[in-house]
Order: sequence, then structure tokens, then C-alpha cells
Amino acid sequence: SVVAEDQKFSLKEVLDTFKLCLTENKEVYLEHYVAGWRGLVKFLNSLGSVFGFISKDAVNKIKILVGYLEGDNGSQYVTIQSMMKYELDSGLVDLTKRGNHPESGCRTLLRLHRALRWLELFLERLRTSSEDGKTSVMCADAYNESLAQHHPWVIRKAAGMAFCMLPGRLAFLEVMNVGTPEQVVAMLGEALPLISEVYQITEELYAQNNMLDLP
Ligand code: 1Q0
Repeated sequence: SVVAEDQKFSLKEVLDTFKLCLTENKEVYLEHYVAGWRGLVKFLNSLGSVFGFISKDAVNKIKILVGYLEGDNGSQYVTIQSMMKYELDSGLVDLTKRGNHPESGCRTLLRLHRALRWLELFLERLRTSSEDGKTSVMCADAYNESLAQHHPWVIRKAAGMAFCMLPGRLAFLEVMNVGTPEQVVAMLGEALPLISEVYQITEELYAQNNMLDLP
């Protein structure tokens, strides 16, 4: 049905939102960045309830950012660059330890930003994997190389268990809703440089502002 089609995840849709993220002078639109995550969460939800604790956290962070976008100071949150400037200039970021601003846009987005690195590493493995490649292993390797460094033991443990529930490579490529495995691989090849560029630009911004370790 039309409704079912609407709710179906499509890799193309996520790809398109990440394409919209960058302005001409390489600023990152928060609205599209958040929309990209919405699409990914949709995908995660379609994989089953074992991933619920992960999507819940992502949804929570998306909601915080949307709250700022739609709030009274929404015009300050158009791009990641303007958000950083605004929050830093106004003293709205807890820089060294949690205090009065435990849910700043900067610290919230940093969590999604770190997860974007996981996504990049995972999708690159998926793209270059052979037919008998195991998604759970690709996912765990990508996680250990990135996000895991920022997570305490309990979360690493829970994440590790969830990864084991991932569908196999073929089923995984199928739910991306693109077409044949070859077509998915081609689309991943197109998507990855975009995701990577958005990641690099954001990483640079956090580094320049000494905010890579926001509590
Ligand atoms: C496909 C399997 C998905 C696996 C996702 C890997 C990430 C595992 C992360 C486990 C995190 C769990 C819960 C909570 C963590 C928070 O403590 C942590 C820090 O925040 P805070 O406020 O406590 O300081 N939060 C995070 O690190 C953010 C984690 C966000 C993860 C969002 C994952 C969204 C998943 C997308 C699925 C993409 C599938 C790829 C196919 C798409 C093709 C384009």
C-alpha cells in the first residue's frame, strides 16, 4: 500500500538528505543532518525491537535538536557552525563537566557525530564485503574502532549483543530497498563520500573549538 511504501526505509532517501546537508560554503544544515538521522532510525526500527535501546537514544537526541530548531532561537540553529557560535558566545555549553547545560546542542550533536563515524566505517565494510561477509562482525569492528571508545562497559556489552541479531548480508542489503546487491553496493559508493565529507567538516569544527570531549 501507499502508506507502507511511505514508511519503508530507503537508502536513496537517506542519501538525498545527506546531499542536502552542505551549503555552498561547506556549512552543515542542522535540519537536513537531523533528517538524515531520522531516516537511519527508521531503518534501525525496521530491524526489530532488540535495537530499541539504540534508536531510543538517537530519537531522544534528535528531539533535543529539533526542539532548538523550532524554538525561539531557531534562527541561531540553522547550521552546525551557527549553532556552535551561538551556544559558545552565550555560554550555553558545559565545556569540562556537566553543569547547567547538560543538553546543549553542541554536546547532543557530538554524540550523533561520533555515531556517524561508526556508520561510515560500517558502510564501507559492507560495501567492500564478500558474499559470505558477516554483518555482525563488520558492525562490531566498525563500532570498536569508533563509538566504543566513548561508551562504558555496559553499553559496549549491550551493543555487542544487539549486533549479533543483525540480519545477514543479503537480507541487510535487501531492506535498504534499492534493488540488487550490486545496485546497493553502487549506491553505497555514492553515499559514502558524502557522509564522509559531512563527518570531516563537523569533526574539524569540534576540533577547532576544542569541543571533541564535551561531557
Ligand atoms: C545496524 C545496527 C545499528 C547499530 C548502531 C551502532 C551504535 C551502537 C550504539 C549503542 C548506543 C546505545 C545507547 C545509548 C548510548 C548513549 O549513552 C550514548 C552517549 O550519549 P549520552 O547522552 O549518554 O552522553 N549515545 C550515543 O553514543 C549515540 C548513539 C546513536 C546511535 C544511533 C544509531 C542509529 C542507527 C542507524 C542504523 C544505520 C544502519 C545502516 C544502514 C543505513 C544505510 C545508509
